[in-house]
Amino acid sequence: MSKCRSCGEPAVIDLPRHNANFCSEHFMQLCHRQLEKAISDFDMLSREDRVLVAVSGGKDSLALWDMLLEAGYHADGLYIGLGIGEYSDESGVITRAFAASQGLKLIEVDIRNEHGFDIPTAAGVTGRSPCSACGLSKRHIFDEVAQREGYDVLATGHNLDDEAAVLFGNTLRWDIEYLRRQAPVLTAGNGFGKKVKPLVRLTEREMAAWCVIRGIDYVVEECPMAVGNKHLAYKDALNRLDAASPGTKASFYLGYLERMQPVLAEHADVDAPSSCPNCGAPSASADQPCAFCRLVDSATGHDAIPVRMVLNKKARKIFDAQWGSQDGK
Ligand code: Q46
Ligand code: ZN
Ligand code: ZN
Repeated sequence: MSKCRSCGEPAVIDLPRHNANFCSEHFMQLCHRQLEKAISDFDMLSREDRVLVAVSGGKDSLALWDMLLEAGYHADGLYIGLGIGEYSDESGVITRAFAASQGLKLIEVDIRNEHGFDIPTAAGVTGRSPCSACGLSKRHIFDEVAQREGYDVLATGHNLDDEAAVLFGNTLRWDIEYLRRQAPVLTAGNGFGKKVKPLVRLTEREMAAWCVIRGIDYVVEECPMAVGNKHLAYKDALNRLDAASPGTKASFYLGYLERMQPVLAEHADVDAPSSCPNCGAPSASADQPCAFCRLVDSATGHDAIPVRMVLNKKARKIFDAQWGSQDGK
């Protein structure tokens, strides 16, 4: 059996990119070191801040919430019910159970109750991809709730795999604007609150291991609406590169943060956005409602469209195998 690099006791995880194995105690210490390095390198949080963690019920956001609390930060949770069939139902149950087990404050927003639509219906009615409708809604609600409730900063559970996959896609397209904005910290200003991604130095596998070691129950299934999307294909490609040459994924992303992002940030667009005439959120034009208000306007007042109906053929097969033909169509 392999041994922990730090203490020689039996190891519970091997980390090829560190070329070492660790016992649970030393693995957790390593995670905390990586978390603190990200937080201090990018001036993400202080222990006086009131932090709102966007929790989805998945391993990353629950591990982030748990780690921040363990590290002595003041962190409450925000859960958004997206109305993605049984996947959302299960995510809600798991998130509430985690919060209740530790006596934590959890703010909930049910998009259907508060805004009159759910993500599959918004995608079906508007023709937007589910993830684009979902991302737009989440960004708007995160900002709105964090500012309304007086939080200093909103933290999301994006990990190194997520950020490397996004970077890979942006690079393949040479999308300079997105490359410029892909920072682990977005400072407050122009009507937006501060947003941070403290897990950018930790991988998906490490976060799953964190949850197992800490006994945290999380939603294991991927969101059914993500099945077959490019983001997962990019993750897969990077994982294959990383298996052939451990550390490639981390050096691709962390090298961008150290050497490329600062250069691009110097040329940042400084144009302040206008305010949405409807909700007051930042908007591209003062005469037009913001993108979220436009989405609400077109997505409400329709009969709910079941998740399965807005998936492509490949995704539908996977959905049926995982959740059954629950919508009966
Ligand atoms: S929840 Fe929403 Fe994700 Fe599902 S619809 Fe796409 S963006 S995949 S993080
Ligand atoms: Zn050890
Ligand atoms: Zn608006």
